[in-house]
Amino acid sequence: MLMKKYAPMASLLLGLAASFSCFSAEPAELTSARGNYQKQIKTLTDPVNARYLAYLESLKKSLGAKGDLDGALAVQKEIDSLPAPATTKAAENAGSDKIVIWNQNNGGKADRGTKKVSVSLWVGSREVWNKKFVHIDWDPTKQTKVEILVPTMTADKLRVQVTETVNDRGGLAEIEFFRGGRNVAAKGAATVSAVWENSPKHMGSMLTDGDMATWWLLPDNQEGWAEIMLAP
Ligand SMILES: [Ca+2]
Repeated sequence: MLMKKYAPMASLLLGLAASFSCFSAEPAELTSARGNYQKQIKTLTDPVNARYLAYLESLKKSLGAKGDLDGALAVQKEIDSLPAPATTKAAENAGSDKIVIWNQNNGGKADRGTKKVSVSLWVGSREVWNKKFVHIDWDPTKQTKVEILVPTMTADKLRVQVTETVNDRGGLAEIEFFRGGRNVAAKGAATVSAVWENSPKHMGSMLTDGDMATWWLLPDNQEGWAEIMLAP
């Protein structure tokens, strides 16, 4: 009898628990709004912090040059106490999507590489976002990369156009696209404009194989592009 009496209440509670569990994950709107909010703060505060840091660095230098080591040390202490705005984990993880492009120097031969790229995102045949002529560091001895922040949006293809090269011989090691912290370009099908001497070692697939020590090469004296399909 007792069970019968409380059965409706129990099933109501069970029902409520079930419906709550559907919403236990954070709403996407909240994640996205927070991401935007943190990005805006970062955009505003980064230049202020950077100017202050630059001033402190020059002050430290001039004090050091005058032989005022205590003064220079005090300034260094101030520098160390500053937050690191460019690398704040929270801001990085706050739903900001990013493209990471890894350069190559032809395995240390240092005769090939990329200086500038234009990137764009596509939904089918429609371009939905782009950023043109982004500088990418190149170093004859080290692996370098560029990170490009991207607003959160739907896209199924990433296109990277190589617009300036080292010695007119371009190429890239890896292209990544981080969406919510996950690389959705990993193992993505890559189509490229051309491959240096059609070498199997330097095909477009080298761009998404997850290995920074394999690279795509463009034919000499040629600009070109790579298109990477993104996982949903
Ligand atoms: Ca690679």
